[in-house]
Amino acid sequence: MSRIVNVAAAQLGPIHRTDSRRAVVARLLEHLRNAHAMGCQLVVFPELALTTFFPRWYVEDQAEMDAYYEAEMPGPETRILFETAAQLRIGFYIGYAELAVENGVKRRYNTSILVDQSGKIIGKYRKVHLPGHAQNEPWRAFQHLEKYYFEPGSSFDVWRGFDGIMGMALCNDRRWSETYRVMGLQGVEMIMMGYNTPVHNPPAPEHDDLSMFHNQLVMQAGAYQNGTWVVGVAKAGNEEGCEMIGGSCIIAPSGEIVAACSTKGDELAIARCDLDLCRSYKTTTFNFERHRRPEAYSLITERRGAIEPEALPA
Ligand code: CDV
Repeated sequence: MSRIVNVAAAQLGPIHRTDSRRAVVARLLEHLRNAHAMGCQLVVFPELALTTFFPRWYVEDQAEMDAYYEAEMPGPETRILFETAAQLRIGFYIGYAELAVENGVKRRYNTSILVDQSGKIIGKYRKVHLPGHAQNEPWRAFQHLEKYYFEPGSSFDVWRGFDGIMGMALCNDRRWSETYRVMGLQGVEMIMMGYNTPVHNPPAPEHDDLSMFHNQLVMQAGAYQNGTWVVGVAKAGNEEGCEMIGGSCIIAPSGEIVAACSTKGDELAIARCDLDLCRSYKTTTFNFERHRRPEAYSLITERRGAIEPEALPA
């Protein structure tokens, strides 16, 4: 019997600094209800889906900063999402800023969770590849202070749910082949990935025209090379003066995009995802047990940055 999951990539248009959690959650609920009406069992929301992408500003005031984080999940404003999910029997993935207290110390993470169809959290992921910078750089048109606001997570795990093996990652993680492969080595069948990607990349403006191409390139390659579904979901449009790419899409294990959003606003892209499709890639071209050569890959975990060979004498 096939294992089918009807999935909605629930793209969000901009969220502004002044938008209340209640107003944002109302938009998420609208997505949940519409996805349910269209027969979905799983809805995937973007990275930092409850707030504006606040790492574009340097904030020093602790109280102002804390307002962007969730100290509990579900919390008073988000509980309705879990209750509605349980009522509708629809699961969801959502990204948010997490404020944790570990051994009495405040820790901050860029986090996503996976909630099953009974409204229960079955997995939590903390972003590993934090892009940007840690210092205030006020001369930039907008900053990317993820290294200031968050600590990195430390693993790529997978969870059993939705009749399959589910994985999570966040935004910049999608550009790194290790993200997919570590989950591929755990048999992942669907990777959910929320993102906030500005069109303009201040450190390399020459890449701006290629931002959508790169977005698709990395997710399509990751899906194919690991025989897995990938669901990439954007926060899109002009958010506080920063133009964000959209392009939320659902990618099959073949690497083909099977559904995509076409606007820069709140929009659903829906696909009927057959998890059994993964098998034909995982048991042939990408049969890891048969074809991989880990003994040739040791540099991947031993070395972080590239070291070029010594120049040959003239
Ligand atoms: N939120 C992100 O991780 N954004 C990065 C930007 C900074 C390039 C991304 O990889 O899309």
